Amino acid sequence: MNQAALILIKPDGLKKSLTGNILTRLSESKLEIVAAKMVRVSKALAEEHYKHLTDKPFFAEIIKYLCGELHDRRKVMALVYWGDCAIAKCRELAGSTNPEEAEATTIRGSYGRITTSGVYENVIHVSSNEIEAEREIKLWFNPGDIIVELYPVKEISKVKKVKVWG
Ligand code: IDP
Ligand code: MG
Repeated sequence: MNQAALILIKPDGLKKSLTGNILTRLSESKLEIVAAKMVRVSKALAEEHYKHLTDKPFFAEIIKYLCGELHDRRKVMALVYWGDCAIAKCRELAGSTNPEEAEATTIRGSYGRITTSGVYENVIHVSSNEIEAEREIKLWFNPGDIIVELYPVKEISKVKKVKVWG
């Protein structure tokens, strides 16, 4: 069954120059990348992304983490992987949420750590199910950013200023 999964290379992954290594690991899935971009992460975007975790004791720290405040860079790389069982395949390659418990051969097992303040710095985000994947992909991408039509779209007229090359 074809599915889409949102992947974020989190600020620690970028700071540690792991983009290439992570993409190489994910390519073992043989899935197709249908969208990719660098995103500057606002607090509002991070809070919306993790809204189901607001009552967790580590919520404030993971917002700072995703916003790049722990790594001096307010950006993540966002990608959409698409294909058969994309979520399960990507989550398997990512490994367990807790990087100390993740298998050593997984992305989080290889590159993650737990900080002294207790944040699981686990270098990537992977959607956890199809409902979350759809919510997250619609949050991080506009329809035009994705090369296939994953979800129904509608056309509306908008008058707005856009930047063009000067
Ligand atoms: P997931 O990223 O494996 O889906 P979630 O439960 O959605 O795990 O948690 C979101 C993120 O919050 C994790 O990737 C990790 O960075 C952080 N996190 C989750 N649980 C804990 C915890 O118990 N302590 C510290 N950080 C955590
Ligand atoms: Mg999750």
